[in-house]
Amino acid sequence: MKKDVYVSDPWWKNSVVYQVYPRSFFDFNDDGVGDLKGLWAHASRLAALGIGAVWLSPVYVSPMRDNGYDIANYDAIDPTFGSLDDLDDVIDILHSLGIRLIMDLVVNHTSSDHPWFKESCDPDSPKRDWYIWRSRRSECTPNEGAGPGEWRGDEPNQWRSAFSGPTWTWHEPSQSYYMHLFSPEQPDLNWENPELRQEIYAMMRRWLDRGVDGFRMDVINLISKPENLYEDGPGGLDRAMFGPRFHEYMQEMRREVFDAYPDRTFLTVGETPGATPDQASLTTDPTRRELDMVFQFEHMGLDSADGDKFHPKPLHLPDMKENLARWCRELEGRGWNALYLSNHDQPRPVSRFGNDREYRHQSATAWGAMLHAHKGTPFVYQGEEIGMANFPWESIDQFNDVETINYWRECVELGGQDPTQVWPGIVAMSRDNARTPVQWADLPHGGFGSSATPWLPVNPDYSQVNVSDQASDPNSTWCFYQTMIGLRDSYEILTEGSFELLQAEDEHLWWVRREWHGEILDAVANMSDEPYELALPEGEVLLANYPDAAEHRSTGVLRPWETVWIWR
Ligand code: TEU
Repeated sequence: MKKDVYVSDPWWKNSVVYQVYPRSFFDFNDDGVGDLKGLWAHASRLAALGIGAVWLSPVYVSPMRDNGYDIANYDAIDPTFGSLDDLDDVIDILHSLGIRLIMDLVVNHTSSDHPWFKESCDPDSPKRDWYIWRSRRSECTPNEGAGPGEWRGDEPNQWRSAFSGPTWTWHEPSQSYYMHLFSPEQPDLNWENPELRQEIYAMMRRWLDRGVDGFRMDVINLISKPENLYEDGPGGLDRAMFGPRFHEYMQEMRREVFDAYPDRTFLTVGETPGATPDQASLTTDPTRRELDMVFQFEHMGLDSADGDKFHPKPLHLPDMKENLARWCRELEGRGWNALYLSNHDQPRPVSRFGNDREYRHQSATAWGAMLHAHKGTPFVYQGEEIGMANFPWESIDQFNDVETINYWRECVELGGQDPTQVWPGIVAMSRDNARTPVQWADLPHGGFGSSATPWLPVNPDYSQVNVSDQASDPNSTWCFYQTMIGLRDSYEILTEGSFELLQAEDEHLWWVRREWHGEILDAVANMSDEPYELALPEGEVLLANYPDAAEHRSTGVLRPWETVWIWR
């Protein structure tokens, strides 16, 4: 039934979480980079959108090799973003607006600038074992001339880093390799070391003591490595996923950190590349006391031609429909899912899956409406709520992202591939598509706040696509998201209802049905540029992306990218 206000137990089941990538959110101090004061200054705008929590990407001290996902001090704020006082101000204003703050926890690895790693480079240091060091394979003859990101040939294994090149970097002074699943500047921590784990838990408690309401845990399912790292054959992140002690560590973390605050309800969401519904159920089953929910990645790989994200192919919609449905079905009663299409690592959904030219508003809202109709906690990434699109890149020199730059170097500069063959995948799939500054207004630099040139270029479409214009237009994408998010506070069916996918094989129509105590909510969308004939079910139109949807429904035709939520 419709309620005045429905608050789920726990709170995060019916909240919508908004991700802020701080360097691209708003630049308050006019240096061309977003900052914490920028978040503070726009907190009321987030409250108006109706979100219940903010996930803040890392703001800790970092050399920014991976824009903060390479932490050099877990207890201090990088001056780029401000100070601890600024973070306290953000916590205070968000809490005053009824919004919780989830911090990004990056503890699979640190920055190579972290003092821990510098101490660990000394074989006699008590912190040597805080990282993963291995001797070379003595039976192999190394290529001593190998440069950064190149293979020597005597690495412990042939795993490829997520950011190209080997997962191992040779440390000459100690005649050893150290492991890094990501860049060489992001050495992996050794979670086998109990002293290291206790140090991480103590750090987490210090943030919770400061008022933080939980954590998004970066690649948390990679922290437990296989016992023997010497192996032949190809590999990469996949060889470290859900390792032998992962669940043990998650249950220990729950006991050592979160259970120390029995009167508070936190949100813990694990980023778990490679997760299946079964592994997600093991990780999020409340009786196992590990994490509350996870980010899966299966649906983010459906438009890859061969498993390489930079080899995209058109999405076959039934694949997406079935994947999201399978996750709903298989987590039902066993765990909880984080619902997302967009974040700081993924290209903009309206460009990737929609039509960002002729049907920008309609396709952006159709994808949003169908995602939010599924069972789980929806995550909205900054700019998604106004339909921000991929950037029109012209040169590899415009990119900042380490993954993109390393991939180009591996393929073109080292691999000799034809740049014209590599370029389209870079343009379509680079993480920098999600990292261009938020477009606040039809002002210089899109109102990003700075007269200074922003660290990444602002999409030139900011005059047509910006928060200020859309927040005052009832038919805008921003207002659609505001309405959609608000419905979650009144309609318990969206959080608790059963889930059913109808017409699963249809390549244009997406129809999700939720049921709850005799209520039915139908979320329907024509996910194409062509009209679609369909007699809609009876009921109240709660949400629509065409202003005349209620009248138009009698025609029995869904217009291009038309979506409606109908409740009875
Ligand atoms: O990303 C984890 C991850 O799997 C990435 O390789 C991601 O899938 C890829 O970039 C998609 O193209 C997390 C963070 O979200 C990312 O920003 C960091 O770069 C990475 O971990 C290392 O911390």
